[in-house]
Amino acid sequence: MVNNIIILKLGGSVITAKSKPQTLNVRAIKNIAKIISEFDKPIIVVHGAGSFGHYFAKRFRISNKQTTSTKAIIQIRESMIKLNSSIIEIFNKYKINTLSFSPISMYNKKNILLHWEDYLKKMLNMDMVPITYGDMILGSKGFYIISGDVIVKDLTRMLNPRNVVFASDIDGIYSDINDKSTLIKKVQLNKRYSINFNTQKFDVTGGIQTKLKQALDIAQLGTNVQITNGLRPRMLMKALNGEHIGTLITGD
Ligand code: IP8
Repeated sequence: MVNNIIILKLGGSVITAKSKPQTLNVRAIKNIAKIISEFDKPIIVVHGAGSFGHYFAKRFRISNKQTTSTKAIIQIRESMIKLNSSIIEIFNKYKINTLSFSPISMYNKKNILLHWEDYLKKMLNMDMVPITYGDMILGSKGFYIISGDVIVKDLTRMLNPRNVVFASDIDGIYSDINDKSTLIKKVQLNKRYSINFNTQKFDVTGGIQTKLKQALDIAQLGTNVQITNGLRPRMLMKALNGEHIGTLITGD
C-alpha cells in the first residue's frame, strides 16, 4: 500500500531552453534532481517536451490531429527519447532510482491500462521514481500527441495522489502575465477569473492555458494542484512538501 503519492509535472519551459531547438536547461535539471534525491515521499515525474518534441511537432505541423506521417512520428518520438535520456542521466548521477517509460506502453487509445496501477505502486514501494513524458502515442486513426499534463490527469484519476505539482518557468498563474503583482494565489472551481494568456513559441499543446484546464480537471477529482516555479528550487521544494506557494488550485 503506498500513501502520500506526489505527482510532479516538469514543464518543458523548466527542463529545456524553450526558444532554442533541442537545448537542455542542465542547471535546472540538476537543481531538480537534487530536490528529488532528498525527497522522502513516493514521487512520480512526468515531463514535457519543450524545445525538443514541440519544436518538431511544429515543424511537421502536428498539433491536436492524429497523423500517419511516419517521418513526423519517428522524429518527434526520437527527440523525446533524447530529452528523456538526458534527464535520466542527470537524475541517476544524483542517485535517484529512476524507472522511465514512454506513455506508449501505458495507454490503450485514451486510457491508461488498468494493470499499470499495480505496476506503478510496486515501483513506488521499491523506492523507485517512475518517469514518463509527453509523447506520440497510438490512436484509432494514427499517432497523436499526448501532453504530459493529460498524463498527469489520467495518473491522478488512477492513483489518487496526495498532491500534484506543476513546475513551470513562472511562479504561478497571473491575471496579467506582464504584471508580477497579479499572481493569483488560489483558484477555485466554479469561480470566474480574468486571465490574459501569452503564447509560447513552440508549444503545440497549448502552454499555461492547457495546464490550467488540466489542473482544474484534477482539482475536480479532489486532488489539490499547485502551479509553481521549477526554476526556483526552494519554491519547488516547498510545493512538493505541500506548502501553499505559487497558485493553488482546489476543488473546495
Ligand atoms: O509539453 C507534449 O507534451 P507537453 C509532447 O507536456 C510532445 O505538453 C511530443 C509535443
